[in-house]
Amino acid sequence: MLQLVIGNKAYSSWSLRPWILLKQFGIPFEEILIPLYEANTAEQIRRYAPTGKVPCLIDGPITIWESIAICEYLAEQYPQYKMWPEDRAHRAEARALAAEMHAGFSALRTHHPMNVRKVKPPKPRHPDVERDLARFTTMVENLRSRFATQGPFLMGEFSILDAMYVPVATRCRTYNLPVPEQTKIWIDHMLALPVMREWCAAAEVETWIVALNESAGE
Ligand SMILES: N[C@@H](CCC(=O)N[C@@H](CS)C(=O)NCC(=O)O)C(=O)O
Repeated sequence: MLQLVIGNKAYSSWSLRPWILLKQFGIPFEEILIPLYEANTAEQIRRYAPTGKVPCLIDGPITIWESIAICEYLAEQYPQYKMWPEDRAHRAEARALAAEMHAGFSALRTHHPMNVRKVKPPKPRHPDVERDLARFTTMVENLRSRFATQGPFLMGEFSILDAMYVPVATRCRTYNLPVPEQTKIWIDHMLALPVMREWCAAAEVETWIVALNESAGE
């Protein structure tokens, strides 16, 4: 059976991406959770991933690290699930947008780390965060206006693109970030998915506290 090594569900946004992809398509896997930012975290993760970072997917003799590479591997292994849009041009666009997330949005990720257990009052935002947020909402509004009739996800059907951006949905809720209407509808839809509720419920009962994630945005 596949094994997915992840970090704390409260905080590990990169772990959430392949986790929700596997769950949403009902692919069975064993979850190995390693608490982040503890004295032996890196050593424990290195038993699986050469980078010492999560997520990491183990498929028998094959080890895959980096969230986007894991998603691509799963798309290739399970072609029946259509993890990318079927249309070639849409698939290229989805890959570009997913890559943009994987490589970018650093201000949003740094200033507003994921913390699915908290909702904080709105606060003035760093100009770089404003830029990231504007890019995100422009993308969502554009996609939803084009794919509205094809389903409630970014490109209609659930795809790797939704998995890559779902941690931004949780950040919008946690930090009360202002978003336009269609973006809000997509966020609410993502956060209401049974698999997201499952992730957040598990995060609620975790006992590990990471001070930086707790105090961010306050
Ligand atoms: N680019 C990597 C990022 C992975 C990453 O930074 N993971 C964090 C947790 S969300 C981690 O393992 N941090 C532990 C550390 O840096 O020691 C990916 O896409 O998988």
